[in-house]
Amino acid sequence: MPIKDTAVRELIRREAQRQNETLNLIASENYAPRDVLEALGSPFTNKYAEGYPGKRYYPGNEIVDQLENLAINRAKKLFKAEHANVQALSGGGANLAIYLALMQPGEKLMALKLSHGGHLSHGHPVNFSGKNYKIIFYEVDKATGRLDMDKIRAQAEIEKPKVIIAGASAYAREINWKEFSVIAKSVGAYLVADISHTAGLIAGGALKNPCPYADVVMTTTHKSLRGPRGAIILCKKELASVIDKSIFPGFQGGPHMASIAGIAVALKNASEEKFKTYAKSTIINSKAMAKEFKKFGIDIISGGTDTHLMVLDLSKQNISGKIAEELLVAAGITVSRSTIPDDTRSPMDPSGIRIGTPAMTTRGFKEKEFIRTAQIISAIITGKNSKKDLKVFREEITKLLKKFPVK
Ligand code: DSN
Repeated sequence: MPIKDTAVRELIRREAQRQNETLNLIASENYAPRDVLEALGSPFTNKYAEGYPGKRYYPGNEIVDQLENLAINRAKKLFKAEHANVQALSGGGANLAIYLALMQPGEKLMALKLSHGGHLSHGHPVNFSGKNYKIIFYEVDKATGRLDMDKIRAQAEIEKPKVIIAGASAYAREINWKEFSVIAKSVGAYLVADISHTAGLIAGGALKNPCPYADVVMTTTHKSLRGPRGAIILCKKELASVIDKSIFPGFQGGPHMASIAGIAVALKNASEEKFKTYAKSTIINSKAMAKEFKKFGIDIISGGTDTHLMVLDLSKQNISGKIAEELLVAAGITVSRSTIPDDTRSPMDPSGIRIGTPAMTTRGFKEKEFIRTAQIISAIITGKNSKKDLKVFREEITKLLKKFPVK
């Protein structure tokens, strides 16, 4: 049944059209399939279910309990985890709940610096994490753009943090979970893996799973995992109770049961054989783009990618990330501006852009389309573009996107 509110209905129509007519390379975005959207719009949204299956503070939760258990069991099976909590409303909140479970305020958290690819909720001074804990930042190596595990080990030995968090928002290389776990164990720290960006690639078997190594693993559900907005926390059995209590009643109230329904659907989709192909293709496509950018003399932080994303350093091209973002939008392409390690520019107008392949791989783009897209992006960021040039690229992209509609 169409929405009666014509104002909202029109905005939904326009947003769907915008998404369909945009070549989306924002590394953290994807297209949730119809069955996920339907679960999100289901009557589960009406139900209050504070508590956990079998232990709720409201009546009428017989069916909701089955739904939450289904999502929990699917998450445990997919990621081979000992325990799963599917109630976290978002990634930042999930990280807060994890810190509250594992640390006292003022204790030390060791995390990748935001400008080196980390995340706001990994200790940035403006965030709750940076305000409540003593933050020790590790960085990528200046010369290689990669994590240097020897340096991280040495830093951990000196600082002896309570928690080490590994995982990133703008780091293109595969993370060595095993090595992080050895370091964490040797200094008596908990290891938290934030796989929000790569969860779909891990679920599809294209990247290694941190669950055997990390004490706690957190992922959002709407990025490469292709589900609704939300988050899952996976952990070892011994931590199950503190993590659950930290989410509820420690931090949240009633869970969003319709989102949990969407998460359950997404986890089933991600366990299917065709999702393995998706995960593999997302990385193949990303590597193909990186190779093409290099042909145009564009620098990539760390020199390439092992994952779904890459950060282009535009310093040599003498164009800022924000200007690049705007020029690309004019051609019908969305990317996100990004800091580069030790950026001298501000985060609002940094020196790089981050490019990711999960969304367009969902729409069916293959290497051929990604290579052509990389050529167009390169032409735009290395050349002097008139409005007319951008219009020509826009027309080409519009034509291309018609063959790959959002389903
Ligand atoms: N904002 C997300 C990203 O783009 O990586 C992370 O929260």
